[in-house]
Amino acid sequence: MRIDIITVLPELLDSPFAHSIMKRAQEKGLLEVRCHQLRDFAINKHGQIDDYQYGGGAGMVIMCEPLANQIEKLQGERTYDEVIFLTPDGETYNQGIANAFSLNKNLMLICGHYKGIDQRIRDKYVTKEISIGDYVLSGGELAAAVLVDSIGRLLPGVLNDETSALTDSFQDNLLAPPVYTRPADFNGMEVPEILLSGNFPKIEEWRNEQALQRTKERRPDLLE
Ligand code: 6GU
Repeated sequence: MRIDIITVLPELLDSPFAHSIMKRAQEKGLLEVRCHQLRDFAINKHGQIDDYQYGGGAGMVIMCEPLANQIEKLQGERTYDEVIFLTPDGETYNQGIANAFSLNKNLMLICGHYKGIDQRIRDKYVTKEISIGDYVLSGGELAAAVLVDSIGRLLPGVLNDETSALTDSFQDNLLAPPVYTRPADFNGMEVPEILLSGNFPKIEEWRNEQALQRTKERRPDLLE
């Protein structure tokens, strides 16, 4: 999969994909992430890409021209399955959306800033609008990093058996059960005996019970 990200702050995205699973996914050639500096398409030599909003009000709006030119340049190079705008007024992101996005070949992500982007760009180019939750971020970059990570780890071959996405919280609408490692006794706090029993069918049963109990207590909405 290839993911192109349009941003005024590409530096914010230097680190999130440079480590661990996202690093390995790129080294294996399973994922390619490219960030594009929107200011390269500024309307003048001052690097202007935003302007005051019509009708008045605080906050700058990213202009049509730089975005349209950047988007069309990329669209001239390949066909995008989705053009995704990261915005607090978008559809709330979840594992199901991540699963669906992971089946695509080329994704374009657009990060907003300030008061957002001109509505005409959303009307003409954007195919999906996504929010990562009900709180406000300063820009779409951290949300873009969340999408890339959650999608990237679902690509076939990225995870091995040990890190398999199939055992993740949410993949089956259940939260993950508690996990333990050595020592078996930490200052008098003991690991549940069943996990030391070697009885793997029983252990599996216990984990399923714990996952269900945790989900009932913490996220009953997931069971509806
Ligand atoms: Cl995608 N962008 C911004 N700026 N804030 C957010 C968000 C996105 N999702 C939640 N809050």
